[in-house]
Amino acid sequence: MHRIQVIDSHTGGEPTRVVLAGFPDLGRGSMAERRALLAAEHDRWRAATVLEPRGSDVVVGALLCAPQDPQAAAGVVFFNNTGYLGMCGHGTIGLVATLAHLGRIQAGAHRIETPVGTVTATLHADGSVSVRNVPAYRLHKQVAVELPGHGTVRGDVAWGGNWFFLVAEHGQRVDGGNLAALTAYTAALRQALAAQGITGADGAEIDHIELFADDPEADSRNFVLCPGNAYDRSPCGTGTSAKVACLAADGKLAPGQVWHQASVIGSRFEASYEPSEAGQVIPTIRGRAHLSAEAVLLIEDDDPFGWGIRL
Ligand code: PYC
Repeated sequence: MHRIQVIDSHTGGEPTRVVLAGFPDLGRGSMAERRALLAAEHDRWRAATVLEPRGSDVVVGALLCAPQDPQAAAGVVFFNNTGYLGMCGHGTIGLVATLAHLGRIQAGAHRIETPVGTVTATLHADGSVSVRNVPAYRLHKQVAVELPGHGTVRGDVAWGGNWFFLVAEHGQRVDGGNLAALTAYTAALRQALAAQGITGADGAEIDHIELFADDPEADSRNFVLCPGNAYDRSPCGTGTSAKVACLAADGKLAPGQVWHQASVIGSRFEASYEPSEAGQVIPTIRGRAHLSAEAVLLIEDDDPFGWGIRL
């Protein structure tokens, strides 16, 4: 019998399952190296943790790691139903809430190492968490993609810790009552981007698609399709980082000005940015996580679905 110790939380409705113990030892390399080792040699542990029957398509895993830098509070490798993430904003907020719940951190600023760089997460007295993310930037403005059945769709390609295609003009109703249509539309868009060779820097796959619409209470509402076809219940920390990078590039958001981003289910993040080098920005995302479970996952040796249902 294998045992994996986890704590679950959700950030604006989007779940994070922090793995505290039970995964194989990944050594003391960088988080990028540990992510590569987990993916190449131990991927079944990801699958057992987030796939059915213990998880679901929407669960994001966060493997808590000892950081390389002794000044950092933690290292983390994020994963989901289909593979691995670079950064994860809602997941970092969930991780910080989990570490606070365990008494491992107090209010204040904490450095957290991720596979795409170190972020600084600040736990505030009211329980909310600000994440000063890795630098974000827009790579391409208003790229045209041919979407079968919809004609030409234009969007920005931007990095916010993952790669995003951000679309404002899409003709879709961004509403919790329209999830199946939004998922089908964004999945087709992601397929069209790949088929037409539209990528992030260095040929990186654009694996997140983000649609925007007006919101009566926030500056914008989004729908974000994640790599494994689940939609983000939160406004997506890395997606909101990509959004503020685009707003900054268009001169529509000043440094320090707060952007209120709502998700398709109505949860909210606050975002702002500091200018950085070479047209990049450093976004800060603020949100709140709530704890939902403390558990030990069990994997019985003779369970045919013990390592997850892979179809
Ligand atoms: O909050 O950055 C985020 C995120 C990425 C995928 C799901 N959530």
